[in-house]
Amino acid sequence: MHTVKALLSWGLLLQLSTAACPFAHPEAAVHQRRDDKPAPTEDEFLKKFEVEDGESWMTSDVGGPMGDQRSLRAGQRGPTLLEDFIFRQKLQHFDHERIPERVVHARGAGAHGTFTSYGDFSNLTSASFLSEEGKKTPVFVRFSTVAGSRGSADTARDVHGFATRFYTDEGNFDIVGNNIPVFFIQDAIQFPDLVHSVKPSPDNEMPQAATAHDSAWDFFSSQPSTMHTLFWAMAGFGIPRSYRHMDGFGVHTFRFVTDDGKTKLIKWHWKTLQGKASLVWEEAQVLGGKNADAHRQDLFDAIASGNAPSWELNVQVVDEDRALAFGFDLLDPTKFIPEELAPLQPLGKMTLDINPTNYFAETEQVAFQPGHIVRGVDFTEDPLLQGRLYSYLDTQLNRHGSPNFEQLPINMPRVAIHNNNRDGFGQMFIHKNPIHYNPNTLNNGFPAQANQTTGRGFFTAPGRKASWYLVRELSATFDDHWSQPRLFFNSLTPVEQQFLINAIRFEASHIKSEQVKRNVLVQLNRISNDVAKRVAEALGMEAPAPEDTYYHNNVTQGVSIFNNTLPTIAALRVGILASVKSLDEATSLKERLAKEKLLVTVVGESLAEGVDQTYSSADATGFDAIIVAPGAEELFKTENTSPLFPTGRPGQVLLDGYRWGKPVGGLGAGSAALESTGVPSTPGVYTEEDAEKLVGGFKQGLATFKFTDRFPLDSDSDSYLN
Ligand code: HDE
Repeated sequence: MHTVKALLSWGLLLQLSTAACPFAHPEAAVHQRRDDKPAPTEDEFLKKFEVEDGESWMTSDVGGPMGDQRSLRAGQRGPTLLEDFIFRQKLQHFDHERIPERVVHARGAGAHGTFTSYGDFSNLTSASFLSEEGKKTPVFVRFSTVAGSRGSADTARDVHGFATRFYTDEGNFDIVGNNIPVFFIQDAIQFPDLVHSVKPSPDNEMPQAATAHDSAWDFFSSQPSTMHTLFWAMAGFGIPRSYRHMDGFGVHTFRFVTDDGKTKLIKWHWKTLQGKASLVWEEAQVLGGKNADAHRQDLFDAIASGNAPSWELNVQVVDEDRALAFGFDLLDPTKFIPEELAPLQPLGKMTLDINPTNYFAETEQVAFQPGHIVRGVDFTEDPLLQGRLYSYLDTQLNRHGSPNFEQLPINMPRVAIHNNNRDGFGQMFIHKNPIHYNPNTLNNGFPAQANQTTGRGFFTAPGRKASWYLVRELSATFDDHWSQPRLFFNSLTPVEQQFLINAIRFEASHIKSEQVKRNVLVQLNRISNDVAKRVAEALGMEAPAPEDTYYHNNVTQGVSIFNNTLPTIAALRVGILASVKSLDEATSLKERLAKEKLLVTVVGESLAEGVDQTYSSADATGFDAIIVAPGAEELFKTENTSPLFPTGRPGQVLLDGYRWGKPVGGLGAGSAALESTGVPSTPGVYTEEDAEKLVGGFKQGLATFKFTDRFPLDSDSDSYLN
């Protein structure tokens, strides 16, 4: 600290231009270190780069006013002239609008927010963003799916990315994580193979954003390290209700380092404060077609409606010498630490409350890297993490064409940059220091070298060492691929187990190769003979005999999704099925539900005043709960058809909502619709004369979220095929 202040007072640091040009490095970010003014909020920082077009003349890229709707020709019917720089500039810029989409995680959505530290954690880490209670750090988060391309549907069954950038006052720190705590492979060198097998086939580019095909399951079943992550992805974690309703994990073991060099092993865990919630598979499939943007829409709408989502940052902390103490290797990214073995320690809370202004500038150009770490955090020798440290930098160079991608506004740290890296495509800074090398005497050695004790420099944990024979091998402590998927399976509720099995049945039923199907059963059988049998029966195959090397009955807490009640129902969606002939009660019900922070849609035959959506476009995927308003019951009678919507649509919305486990119900005369549609009176079905009572029921129903007793289980009959 002392040194930094001295540097500032000597005025020897690089001065960067802060003139009105939008690309100037914003004043707020220059010359600030942790003892100076607090870091500017994300909003203020990016505002300096925003371009307003109000009350302006159109100009060329170099500023001259112009019009751009007529090209310059030799005569009104003649050819366009090469000298038309306006035409050339416009077309050329258009031709270059795209950058390569991310090779994985291409589809995503982002938001800005703030992380607030719960306290001073300097006993664990010297990371400055965790150094005092209430300390605020701007963040940007990008959520994503993995396999699909940029235009794919949000609800594809997949692992989901959860990447967080902290713009700390000691530089940018990224947790580039997923919503599942484990990964498919253990060595980064296999990543291209994994991704090739999952991505669409190279001959016909099918299927998009799906693993239900031979090559994916060929790889999974030939590479058993994939089994654990596969189990999580086949359970509800693969089809979350929304980004707001999923946890995030750093996956690898990292290190915390204190100022005096003491280290601990840690795992990052973001816990959603909205509660975990998932879709069911058929619902996710239909939703993918009805609204490919469902997840980005949910995030955007929640923030825009003032219901900013939050997550709590937790760590599991383990002593360095206990890396092998739990019966698996903490360097193995296919393993998670059950919470009973290392409890979650809360560090702070993140709230996402600002939607991006420009998708491309922010969400598309943000360049996360697991290698973006700050003082107080260090890597481990996890071979997957080690490979990622290369891949992310390389991929950003491919996407942005120059190492100066770190100077893009969304990537720019909120602290001054002083080093001898120079020039390159798109250099934004005007470096004034001609002594751009080190060591030097001509600039008194500046910029000076910071380290662990001087200048609060970043440092590698002093206890780390590496020295052994060179091998292309993984440690034998990485060998057990089956015990943890079994632990995960054991810890799910019966209906979640059923969903998982149904998911594997769905996926495996798309496999054409008998050999691959047999290989899948062999791997499943190592985890559980029950799972293998249930999948085999649906595939019309024989299950292998039990192979109980890895069988056990252990369970862990915290992995079930459906076993929880949501702590908040804010920004969940309720559909009121109404009729334009009597909208009064629907309108007052909407007002009442909106007081519960719910996003309410009144559905009617036409967009009459008071109707938000017509039956022609409404369907159950758009709502977390469905209520039939009085007066709408007539629309549910099969004889009542209308050219305004597909025959049977009102009943279909209600029945699908019921079948997909949602709370449904009727107010007053509207309740008759449930009977005529065949919705039985079971938990989560509410019929009331009184609106207040109905709202009370629905509030509970929404917190329950899915009424799982509506889904049949294999165990309900000796053989579910009977
Ligand atoms: Fe990534 N991954 N990954 N990954 N990953 C990328 O980087 C890679 C892995 C994750 O919203 C790419 O900027 C390798 C684990 C997220 O912008 C690329 C390996 C985890 C995102 C890349 C992994 C992740 C990415 C593509 C195995 C969870 C999206 C575009 C060694 C801990 C970030 C890009 C965003 C993106 C490589 C495995 C999470 C190619 C080589 C494990 C959330 O660099």
